[in-house]
Amino acid sequence: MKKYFINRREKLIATLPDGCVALLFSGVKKTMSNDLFYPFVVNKNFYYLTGINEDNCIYMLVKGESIFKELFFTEQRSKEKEKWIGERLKKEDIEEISGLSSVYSLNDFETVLSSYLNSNNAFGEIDAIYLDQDKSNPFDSLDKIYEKKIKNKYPNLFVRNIYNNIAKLRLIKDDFEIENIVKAISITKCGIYEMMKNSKKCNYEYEVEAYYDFVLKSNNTIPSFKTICASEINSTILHYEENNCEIKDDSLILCDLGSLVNNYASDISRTFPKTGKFSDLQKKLYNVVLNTNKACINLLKPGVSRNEYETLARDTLASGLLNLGIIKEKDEIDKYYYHSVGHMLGLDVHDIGKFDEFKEGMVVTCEPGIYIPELKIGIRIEDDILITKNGNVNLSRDIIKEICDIEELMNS
Ligand SMILES: [Mn+2]
Repeated sequence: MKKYFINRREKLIATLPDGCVALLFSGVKKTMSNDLFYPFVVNKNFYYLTGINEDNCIYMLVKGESIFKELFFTEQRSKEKEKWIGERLKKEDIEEISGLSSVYSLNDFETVLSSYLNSNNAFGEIDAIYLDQDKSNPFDSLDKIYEKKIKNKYPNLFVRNIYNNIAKLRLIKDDFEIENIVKAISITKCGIYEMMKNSKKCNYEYEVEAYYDFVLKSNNTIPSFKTICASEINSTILHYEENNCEIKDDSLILCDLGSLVNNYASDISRTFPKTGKFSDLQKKLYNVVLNTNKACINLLKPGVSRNEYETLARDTLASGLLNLGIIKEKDEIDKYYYHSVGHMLGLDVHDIGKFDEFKEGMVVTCEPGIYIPELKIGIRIEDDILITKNGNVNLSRDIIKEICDIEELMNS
């Protein structure tokens, strides 16, 4: 496994100029209330480069002319603390996972950092320091603290942002990442099937959701984002997540959900009738979305622009609704479809990285939908697609989405 992390760091190092230091922080546990903490969520850029999932760690890179050194700092292990919260990773574990062999105590971090910044050593003059500064990242508080300290102590040093260098790398997935996403999708599939098989006997949205949670817990994982399990009017709210309403018998259930494997997310949507039988109107609308989903997947390959992808989704949905007489003019589609058709998927559900056209190795969602409050109907069908050399692979192709297959599964 460590070869992947080593490879990613090599690629990152190649993007940096000589004479710099880069620092990435794993993050700290956030207080929820009093002595309770939120579950720890690692800074994804830090994880991407190291594979380490622990709080209070720092990855440090020093780059000179044709020479570089990587160091890792972790909290000193304490027998007393470990009685309460369990063991931290040992030096050997860190090396085994990440391939990083220079592991130091966090207490030594500032001294070691100064030794590279102050003296003229083998790395030559260091004139810039890179921090991972993502505006939306809750973990950048540590970076902010160090930015201040460093600016005070070394006023001549440039402080730069390494975020975009890493974001660019994260756009293209390696085999390990794809393997994890595929595993996350297969757990999600089992969860969705349990929801489909049991929705008939459920009265509330959260009861249907519970069948999903059971499968995830049984697979030792958690949702990759707050599960959406919405019926009737709720399904027309894009990020409805209360899941606490009673489900009418003739309602569709829109679920949008995922799971996490090694921090990699799946993100799938399926829509099915509570009682296992689509009405005629539901069928017609469902097929508009399904046809759009298929047409958009068909389009995906290297070189296709994001714009073409979005336009095809909007146009196909519009012509479907025009045919059904739900809208009279093409532009009216904006009333019933108002999100983009896909986003990158990876360590973040809405994965980072800017792009204009698709390239081999990207993983993107395909999730057209229509939301018609007047009819109390919302339908979204979402798959996770890997862009390959000549086309794409639908990584979630095994999760049924044809009306006949859904009805058969729900009534078997
Ligand atoms: Mn999505």
